[in-house]
Amino acid sequence: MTYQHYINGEWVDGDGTETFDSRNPANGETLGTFQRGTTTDVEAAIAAADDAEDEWQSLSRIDRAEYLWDIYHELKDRHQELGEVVTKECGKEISEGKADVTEAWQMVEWAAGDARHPKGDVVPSEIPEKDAYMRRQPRGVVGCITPWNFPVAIPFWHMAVALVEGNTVVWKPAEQTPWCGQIIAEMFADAGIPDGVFNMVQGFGDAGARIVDHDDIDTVLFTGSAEVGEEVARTVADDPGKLAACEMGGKNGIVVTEKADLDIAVHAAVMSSFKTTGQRCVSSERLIVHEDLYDEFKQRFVEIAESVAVDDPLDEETFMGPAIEPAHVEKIQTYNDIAREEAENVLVDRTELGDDEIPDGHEDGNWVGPFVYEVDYDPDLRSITEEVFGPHVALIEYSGDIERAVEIHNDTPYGLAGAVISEDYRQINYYRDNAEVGLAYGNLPCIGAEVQLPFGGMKKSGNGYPSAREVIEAVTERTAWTLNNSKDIEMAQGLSADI
Ligand code: UN1
Repeated sequence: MTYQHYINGEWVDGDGTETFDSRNPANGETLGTFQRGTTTDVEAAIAAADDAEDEWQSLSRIDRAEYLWDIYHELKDRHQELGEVVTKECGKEISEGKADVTEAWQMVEWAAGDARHPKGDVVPSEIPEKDAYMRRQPRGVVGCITPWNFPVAIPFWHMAVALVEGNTVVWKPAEQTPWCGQIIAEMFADAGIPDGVFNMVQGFGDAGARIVDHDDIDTVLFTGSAEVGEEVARTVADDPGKLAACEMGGKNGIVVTEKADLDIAVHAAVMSSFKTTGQRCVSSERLIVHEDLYDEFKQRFVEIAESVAVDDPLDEETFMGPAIEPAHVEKIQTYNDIAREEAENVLVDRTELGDDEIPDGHEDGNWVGPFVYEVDYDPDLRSITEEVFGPHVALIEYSGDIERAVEIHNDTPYGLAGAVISEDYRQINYYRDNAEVGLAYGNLPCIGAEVQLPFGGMKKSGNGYPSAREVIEAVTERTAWTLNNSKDIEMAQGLSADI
């Protein structure tokens, strides 16, 4: 059987004949065969979303949110089962697969719960008998392009608030995780969301590109690679009426100062570098450690990196699962090779796992283990400036004060996430005020954001926030509404209306 697209309230065959498979990254098993959407399928979905706008916007925010509450319960009731689906399709260890589903329902809860909150501002007017307001209106049709690494949570980051606010959506799931896409579309269908309000087209970059450049798309929400995100932002910039919020990668750093609690430092660094096999846009690939505790930190970090279990992700004991696909393993290996050239020392090299490390029956998985190296700091090194998106991490020793550490921390083209580990409030405050990242943590890993905070980056990490609470800015228009309650016309800035 071949899975279809969901357009205008129906499961439909697409225009094309090509199909693609979803594969389990841990063993190569085929999980399902999906129709590959064409630009014509995307156009049909956009037309349906455009037609559905008026009826959807005639409902109150609270009634729109009711559909999402159904999905919230479904996500919770099926937590274990859906966590396993995530793990099978994107290879994340099961605790992370389940956390992906948890994050999805938290986002839905945030958006649907927010439906009863006022969504504008009452603003004071300069003139006593005038009322002034900022009102929010939906932008229209929102196009959503989501990545494979959070295949359940990130679609809800994009869509939950957009729908409650009264937009209709056209969504393309990542081509690596179409099964998660299928299940989410089934949830919307089962919730009885009105025809055309939610549409899903499975497919690749050509389908995504049509979402981005189509005239009837009002906002594009994109989470994914820096290369594609830049292309999205460039295309949308050609159309002044359109808006894009993009969140891309990072080359995230953790600063460990001479005042750090070493247990917290090691724990935070291990979690940030190796959880989800380093395949988070917020994973850390640079550990910037003060010379006073460098040797001890290094010894403890290396010991763990040597021994963490890279194993079957469905096994609760597994620390790290496989990489998403063979091409991604090759990319990680290429960067490991670059680092071998550039590093002072390679400290851990589990690039190729031994036969005894690969779990039985998983020989066709995309296995790659931790790679840890130390460099003499040089901002021109590719290994410490380009994003790898894998368990590849550099140790950088610094001497001097927090100012120097933060200078190194900020010295990349990206600005997504980072952390400082220190017991000294002056150092922490300095980091907080000067770190050029959208997500900054103190005495914590730089992964694990909460949905009620903004999630997005500076510099090449993105423009806007296609996620969590801040998505409202991208999916609503703001109008300034001013009402005169007197019989005279009095204007702002002391202007006279005398003719
Ligand atoms: C990502 O890094 O691709 O902050 C998303 C976290 C998760 C989301 C990560 N809540 O780690």
